[in-house]
Amino acid sequence: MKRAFITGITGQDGGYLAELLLEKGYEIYALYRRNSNQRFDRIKHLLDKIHLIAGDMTDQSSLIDAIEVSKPDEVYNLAAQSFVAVSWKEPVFTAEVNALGVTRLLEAIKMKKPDAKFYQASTSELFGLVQETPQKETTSFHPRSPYSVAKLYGYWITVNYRESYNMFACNGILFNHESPKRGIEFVTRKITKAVAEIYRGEREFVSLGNLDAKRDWGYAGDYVKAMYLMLQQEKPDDFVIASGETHSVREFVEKAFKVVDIEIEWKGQGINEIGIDKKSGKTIVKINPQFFRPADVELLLGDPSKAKRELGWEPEVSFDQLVEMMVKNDLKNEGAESG
Ligand code: NAP
Ligand code: F7E
Repeated sequence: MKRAFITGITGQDGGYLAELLLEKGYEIYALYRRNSNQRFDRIKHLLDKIHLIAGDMTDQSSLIDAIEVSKPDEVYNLAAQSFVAVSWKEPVFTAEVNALGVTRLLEAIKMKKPDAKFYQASTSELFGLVQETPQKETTSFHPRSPYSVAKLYGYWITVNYRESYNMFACNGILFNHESPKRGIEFVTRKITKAVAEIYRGEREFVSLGNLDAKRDWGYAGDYVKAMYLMLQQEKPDDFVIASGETHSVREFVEKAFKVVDIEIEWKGQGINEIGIDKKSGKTIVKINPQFFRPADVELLLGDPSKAKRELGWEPEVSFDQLVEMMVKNDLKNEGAESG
């Protein structure tokens, strides 16, 4: 039986990946942070099927112990301070986890299980101020936030351990992927949760920031399959994982309200723009400058052709299906924080 060690098990991707690897017969060990108010909402259905190990990406000895105990064939490093907006408020912590944390984990593997295959959760945020469109594995990076600067270090240290120590280490450069289990601070889930609450009459409007930012959004359940496939190849390599389509936040808002049959009309401009429910005339979207970032990523569009060619990976859930899945889940999820 193959053994996998997953960091970031309590996050969105952690649960989907654990489900996939369990289906494939893996024994799963996973790192979790001990908290005074422990929350395992996303993985409560998996708790009796996986081995949890307490530890932290900022603590070297906990990672060494975790690798020694789990003796993994494959390591998936999903742990991160993953909210870009917060990375300006906590830049040093973000770097500790997203940059140095990767080195700590690679060191632990080098010491205790050097033949383990390693997956690093890299990100389309590395492309930031994009140098070409669509973005592919050879596109130059230009990170635009403390989050992505830290992830750039994580990307290169992964390449470096591959080249220095011949480790089987891969970067998945994943574009945005969402699901009913997405954290409620990310724009997609913030919108779908608000749509459900507005529809039920529990709130009047949702406040957003940059409506014109464009993202290449896919479904998390599809994207974890690519992580697994990368570690099944003969040679370690880096892959862009994306849908190959881009949509603005504005389009996401319109599509999400459409699921509950609300059509939006936009009025005004800039921070004075509002979205109005065409039928009732009520304001349901407002702009709040608080949600603008010091520097934003305006356009992301990935080219997943290498993943298709070499991994045989393709996304199955379309943008429309994703929006509908998330809104419908929030409609039945009264008062819940995560799916
Ligand atoms: P997420 O929902 O925010 O989950 C992050 C996970 O990291 C949580 O389990 C969190 O634990 C854990 N974590 C944070 N700091 C830690 C620390 N110091 N020590 C140990 N664990 C820590 O993120 P996600 O959406 O699943 O994303 C998974 C990974 O892919 C992240 O590395 C993210 O940066 C990257 N990524 C995500 C996307 C995307 O669109 N989702 C795209 C590209 C790359 P707690 O529950 O204790 O906070
Ligand atoms: O923002 C704009 C915001 O926070 C998307 C992480 O998983 O994907 C994610 O990072 C866009 C940005 O995700 C609001 O300015 C407008 O342009 O949902 P987000 P993100 O920053 O793209 C990448 C690939 C990762 O690696 C990250 O870990 O939406 N936006 N209004 C807003 N964003 C938020 N959060 N809230 C708003 O009100």
